[in-house]
Amino acid sequence: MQKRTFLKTTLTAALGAAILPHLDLLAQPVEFTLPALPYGFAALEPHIDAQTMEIHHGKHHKAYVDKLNDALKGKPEANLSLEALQKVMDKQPAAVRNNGGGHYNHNLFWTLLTPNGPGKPSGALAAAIDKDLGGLDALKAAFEKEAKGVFGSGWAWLCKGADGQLFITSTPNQDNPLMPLKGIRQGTPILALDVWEHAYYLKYQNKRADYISAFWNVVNWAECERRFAGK
Ligand code: MN3
Repeated sequence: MQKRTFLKTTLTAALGAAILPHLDLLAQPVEFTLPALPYGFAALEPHIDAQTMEIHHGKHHKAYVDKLNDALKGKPEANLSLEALQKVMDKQPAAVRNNGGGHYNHNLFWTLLTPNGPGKPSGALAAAIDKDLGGLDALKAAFEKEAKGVFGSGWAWLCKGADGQLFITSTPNQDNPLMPLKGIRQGTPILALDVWEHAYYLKYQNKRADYISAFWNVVNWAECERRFAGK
């Protein structure tokens, strides 16, 4: 008999059915897991190569998940959702911030890429891009400038602020705009680009700008629109 089943059976027998609603107290936190990619490793070729995708997902992202689970072992934060965890990062040690950010950022990043590009934004998101950023070409120019300007490792972001306005920003390392940290402009991520060297070096080497240009061919604008609508 499994330990939990034994406890549940014993407790139920001893205390009666009245305790049943409280038995979830015995539940162990569910560990974070590496999500499957929503497309094949080679699906984003030639813009992002298969070997990069395989290593990025299977080694880098997996390491963030494993180290996050280790760092949260026995802590109440292990019960939080991945998004809720980002919002308490001001109170976490470096191992949780780095690996929790790494897991959230990559989870998000895979969904923001698609083999069905290049597309473009439509609907309410397209209207907001026109109103807040001066159109798609201006968005791309500002986003590319931000992505190229990250010194060392980090991420570029298109976000929706609390006021509903779009803005472009960047974060160092595995930080993200959900984290209530000094120096980070807070917002809901709509689009994200990983500019760590591990995201592009095999194909693009030192040419980060070429990787950033190629990125527009695989952006999943439908997912950006869904996020912008708050769904
Ligand atoms: Mn990465």
